[in-house]
Amino acid sequence: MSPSKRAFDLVVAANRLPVDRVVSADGEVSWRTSPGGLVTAMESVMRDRDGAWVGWAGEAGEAPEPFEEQGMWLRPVALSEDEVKQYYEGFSNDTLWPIYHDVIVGASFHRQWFTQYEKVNRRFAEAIAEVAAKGATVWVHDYQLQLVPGMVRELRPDVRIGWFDHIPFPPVELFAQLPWRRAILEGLLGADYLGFQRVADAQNFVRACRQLLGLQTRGDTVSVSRADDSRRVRASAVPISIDFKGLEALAKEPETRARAKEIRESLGDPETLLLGVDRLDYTKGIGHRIKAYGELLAEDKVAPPREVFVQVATPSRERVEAYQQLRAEIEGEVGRLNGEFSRIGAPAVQYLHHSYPRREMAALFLAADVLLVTPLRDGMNLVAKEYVTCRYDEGGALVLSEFTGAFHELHQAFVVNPHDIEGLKQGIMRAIETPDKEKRRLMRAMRRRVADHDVQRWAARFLENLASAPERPAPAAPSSRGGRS
Ligand code: GDG
Repeated sequence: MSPSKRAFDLVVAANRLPVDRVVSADGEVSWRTSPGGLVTAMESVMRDRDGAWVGWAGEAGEAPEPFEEQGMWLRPVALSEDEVKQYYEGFSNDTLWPIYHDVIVGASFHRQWFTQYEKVNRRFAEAIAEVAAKGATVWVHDYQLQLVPGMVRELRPDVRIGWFDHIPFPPVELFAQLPWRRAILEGLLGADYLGFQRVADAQNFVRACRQLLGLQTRGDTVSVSRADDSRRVRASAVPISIDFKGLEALAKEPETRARAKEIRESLGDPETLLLGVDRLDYTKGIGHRIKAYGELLAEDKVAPPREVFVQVATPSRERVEAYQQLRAEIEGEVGRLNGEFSRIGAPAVQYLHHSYPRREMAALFLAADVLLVTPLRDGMNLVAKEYVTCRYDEGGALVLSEFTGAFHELHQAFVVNPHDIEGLKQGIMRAIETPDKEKRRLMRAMRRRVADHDVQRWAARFLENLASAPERPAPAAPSSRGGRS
């Protein structure tokens, strides 16, 4: 069988392929698995199945030919420079992202962006239809591909389609602003099963179907009834997680532990090392965190070198204007605090606008006495789960915003409302001052939760829900539905 004719029982589609293109010094091109949680999760479900992954390879222009890598068949989707600007940076990151995150910054609406979004979603759907075996399971990921379920259903009524939303699904009052709201809901309703991070996200979706499309809903299911398509679609919460065993093992390695010790020493062995790790994104509440910390410095409740605050801000979406503005604001504020409160050899805030290898992240988590996770809105926040996973020593304390998905699972965190700067300051101080014995108890409970609900369990639960989604009538033509029951 020629490579282009291969067909797979499991097809995953996400905006990005799970690999990055690496060009060596002598110009040789190879692919390296990208380290994200999604890749780890999918590896475990694809390992024993015949799986393909459809996604963009990360560079504008022609797509590479499909290829096999680490037991997965990768089917690249091409994006032109214009499509990257309009489908990805524009509609996905400057229209949908703000609307789905409480409009923390304003959303931009451009009809041309949506046209490109539709065009690219169709290209993904066609690629999926091309590689899916008869009756295959198709798992579509995230807000960039919301029209794909409906488009795949049109092309391939025989396959079973699931979609997972990594970010929040907004309340209907905000979602309703989107001029393309109907197309998006109808696109999603092409799926058999829709998974969300929180119960509230699933409920927001169901409510939007009722109020904006006038569809009948009952509990977590929406009834789609059209002349040619009559089905029930289930929408429920399956919170994502991380590879607990793999990350814990990395944290335990002598090299990681030695690096954690070295990090503390190079910071002057502070009594308390506070850490923030985020993509530099306005949803993450980095500004609120820095404001609160600045006030604690001004009130002399914290002072370097006794307390040191390290903020890792990973570069993100640097061509989108809101992100350029955010970077300027954060860096201005960090500069102001350091000017006022640093001493020679003892900066008040260590700000790092870099991306680090996984081991370095694990070492930072292991070194930090307090992790500050203060988003204004966040689908889940994997950093919080990674922190507790790395703390095999049961040390450390987690300050956690109630506007994250993680808040609904990690009940033993020091919970804060990041908009309430006084409350945030108190939360930080409680995390510093609570006796170690009590903090160990809290950490132990959080670790148990993540160990029991790891990413492998998440993927298995999603696929079970998809497999047991309500049956649908066989399509009239061209043949009856094959596939899984
Ligand atoms: C979206 C949703 C949801 C960060 N800097 C470095 C690095 N990271 C890793 C972290 C973590 C991941 O990136 C970030 O995940 P988050 O969950 O915190 O946030 P988003 O990127 O916004 O992800 C979010 C997630 O999807 C999954 O569904 O939780 O709510 O917004 O794994 O460790 N990793 C390395 N170097 C870095 O510098 N190696």
